Amino acid sequence: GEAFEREGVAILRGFALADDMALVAAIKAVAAAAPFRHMIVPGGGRMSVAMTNAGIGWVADTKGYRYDRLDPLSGEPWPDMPSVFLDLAHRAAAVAGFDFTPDGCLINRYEPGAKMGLHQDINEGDYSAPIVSVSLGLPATFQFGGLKRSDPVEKITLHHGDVVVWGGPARKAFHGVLTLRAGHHPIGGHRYNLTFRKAL
Ligand code: MD5
Ligand code: FE
Repeated sequence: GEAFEREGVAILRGFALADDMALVAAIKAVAAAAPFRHMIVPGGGRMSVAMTNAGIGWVADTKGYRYDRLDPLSGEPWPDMPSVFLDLAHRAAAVAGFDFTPDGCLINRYEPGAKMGLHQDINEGDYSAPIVSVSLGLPATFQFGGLKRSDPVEKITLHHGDVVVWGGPARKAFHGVLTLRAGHHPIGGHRYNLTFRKAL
């Protein structure tokens, strides 16, 4: 892959390949109980990325962003974190030197045309914990910036099976995902990204 070196970032190319089918099956099991939905953000816009959660869930609505044990669509707890999720996140973080037990996983589904604008992940309780992200399906162009929105961004392509551990100074960096281009992939014509967090 391309060279990319930034303090706090560990890119583990292909780390999830051995578990890809089990991960996709677990995503489908979670989504059977808590369907993917397009959340509405405080400004009133509808996110182009469809989302669901396992464990503690990330929720957006017209009032703001928060973490919640309950799925607002059902009023029931989000599905438990599948063991294949927890095990993969723990092993990936260990490679980067973290003893990480996430309490939540936000599952993003990008269909062609979906994107995620530059933002920081700053709704979590503990920034000493990393975020672990797992990419499945179609490739995406990821933008990685600095601690200020105006800092320059670097583009990196994330492929099926890639896992990234975002810790240390990278934990609060601005980042985003460019508009997903249509394509074919054995798991389907979309991209999933699992983001494992210590939310509370
Ligand atoms: C994605 N998702 O590809 C990304 C992967 C999100 C989100 O950004 O908030 O759902 S997580 C990437 C990430 C997390 C924390 C810090 C940094 C990147 N970073 O420092 O660049 O759907
Ligand atoms: Fe993010």
